[in-house]
Amino acid sequence: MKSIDIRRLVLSVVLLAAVVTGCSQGSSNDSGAATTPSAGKTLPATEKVPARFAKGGVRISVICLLSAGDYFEQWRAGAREEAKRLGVQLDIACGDNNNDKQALNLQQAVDNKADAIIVDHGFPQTIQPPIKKAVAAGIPVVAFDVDPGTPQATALDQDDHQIAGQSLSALKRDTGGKAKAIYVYVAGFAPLDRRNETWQQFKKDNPGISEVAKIGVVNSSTPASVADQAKAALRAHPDVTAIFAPFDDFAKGATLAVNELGLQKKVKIYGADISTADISVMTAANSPWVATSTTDPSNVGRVAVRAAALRIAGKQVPALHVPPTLITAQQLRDRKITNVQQLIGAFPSLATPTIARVPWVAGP
Ligand code: SR1
Repeated sequence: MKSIDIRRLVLSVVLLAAVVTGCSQGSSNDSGAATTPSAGKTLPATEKVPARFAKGGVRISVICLLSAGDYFEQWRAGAREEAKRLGVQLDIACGDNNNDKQALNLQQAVDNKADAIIVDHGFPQTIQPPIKKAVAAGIPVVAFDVDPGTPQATALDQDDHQIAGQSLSALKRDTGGKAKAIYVYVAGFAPLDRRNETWQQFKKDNPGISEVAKIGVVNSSTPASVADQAKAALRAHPDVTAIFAPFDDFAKGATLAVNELGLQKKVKIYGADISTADISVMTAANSPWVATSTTDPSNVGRVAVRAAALRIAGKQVPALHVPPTLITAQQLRDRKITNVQQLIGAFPSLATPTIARVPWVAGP
């Protein structure tokens, strides 16, 4: 081998060794930014680890109102995964649908000097006073699906007007703009109130579609309770052909009712949200639940944790909106989708890694 080739070979080996060492040790790179092992489409970190995170022991509290339900379990699973990825401790306290308990949990997180607090749902009257205390104590707050009552908290939602709009566009398409509908709604929950705004406008814009009954309850067994109400409403209004149920626990309850009454051919359900269990309900033979507008709930939990981490690092985080995607039962069947993992693969819009990206951690 000529001497010039030997020099090239030595240089290549040295460069390769440098790259491998930099990646595998997760150490600082040239720019001082943290790196973690990269695989596939992993993007490198682009900023130095902020002092608070370099010190370690960062604690983020999640204060949720609702404990039960597929949506909330997936959301919290995503939040936990993201916390692990960012190397922070996540303390989750749920209120079992009890406003006072949620407010107390929030007050406790303030007293315990959490580095940031994520408030997940809640009612303004009970939750805004402790949110104000958190802000006064200098604790960054991320408010998911709840009006925090202060611009100092970062608001996060799923673009609920779009959720309702997408689901209703399917209803309109399937019914040709002519239907008697049952509407499932509970006032006071911010996302449901926003979806309700879209429904009210939709009815004005589409006079052929009318609401003949309004039902709805949120409790520890929402689907079963909604099923009972839906059965009564369907019996009272035999001319109903559509149910607008923009929350998966509502849609599941409506599905139970339609199935029990044997109305699958006549009555179709337009919902919101998704889970693996929802996918099996939607794809079951003759399922009346034909469309849902949804985000990936676990992705929304991840976004919430990233937003909290950015706030701890002292970054400005404006209001965040995770966009939904319309999914029909037919698409699920055609693509043989049986779980949320496969759904995310088939609908890349459900992943939103650029929303509240944390620049000091390598990631997707
Ligand atoms: C009772 S509120 C339920 C909604 O909260 C989240 O926004 C989910 O999308 C769910 O539909």
